[in-house]
Amino acid sequence: MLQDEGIRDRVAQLKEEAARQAVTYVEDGMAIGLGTGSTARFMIDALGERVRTEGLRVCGIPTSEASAEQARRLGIPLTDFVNHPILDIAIDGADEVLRGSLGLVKGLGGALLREKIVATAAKRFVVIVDQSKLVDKLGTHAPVPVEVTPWGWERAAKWLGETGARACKPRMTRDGSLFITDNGNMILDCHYPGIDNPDELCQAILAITGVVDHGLFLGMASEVLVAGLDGIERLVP
Ligand code: ABF
Repeated sequence: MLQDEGIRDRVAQLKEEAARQAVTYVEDGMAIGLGTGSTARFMIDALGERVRTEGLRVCGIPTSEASAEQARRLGIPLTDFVNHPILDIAIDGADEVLRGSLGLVKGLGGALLREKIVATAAKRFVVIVDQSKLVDKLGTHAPVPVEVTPWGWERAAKWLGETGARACKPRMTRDGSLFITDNGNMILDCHYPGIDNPDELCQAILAITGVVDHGLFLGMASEVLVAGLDGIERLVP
C-alpha cells in the first residue's frame, strides 16, 4: 500500500515536471489552450504562478468547466474564439502517446471534443505526459472514448462494434449515473485489441451518424514532453 502511494507520488511529480517545462514556452501576450486532467492541472497551476509572480499577461481558452474554474481562481484571464480564433499554444495531457508518429488517445477525462477543438486552433500543440503513457500501439492501455449524441446512442454503439471494438460501453460516473460531457453528450468507451491502422479507424468512427468526435488525435501534436526517471525527453513527430 505504502509502496503504491510512493509510486503514485512519483508519477504525480513526473507529471508536474513535464507541466512546468511546457509552461516555460509561454511568452507575454500569448493566447493559450488550457488542457484538462491531472497533468494539465499542474500546468494551469504553474501558469497561474507565473501570472502572479512575473505579471505575465496571457489569456486562455479552457477545454473544460473544471479547467475554466481553476484558471479563474488563479487569476488567468479567459478568452474565446471570437477574440482569439487562433491560439499561440495549447498544452494538454494524453492517455496514450504512440512512439514515432506521436498519435494520441485522449479523452479519459471526458473533455475530448473541446480538447480537439482547442488543439486544432493552436499554432503549437504541446502534450505533457509521464513515461507510462508511451505505447508501441494505440489502444493498448486506454479505450478510445467516442462522444455521441444521447439520442440513438445504442445504434452508434452497435456500429462502433463493427469497427473492431470488443466492447463499447457508456461512461458512468463514480456514483453510478450516466456521464454527460460539458457539451451535453454521452461518451462510449470503446475497447480495441490494439489499433493496427489508426487513420482508417478514425474515418470509420467519424462516418457513424450520431458520433460527435473521438479521442484519437492523429498528426496533431507538435511535440510531446515525456517526464521519466532520467528527466524530460522532448519528442517531435
Ligand atoms: C486530458 O486528461 C485527457 O485528454 C486525458 O484523458 C487526460 C490525461 O490525464 P492525466 O493527465 O490525468 O493523466 O488531457
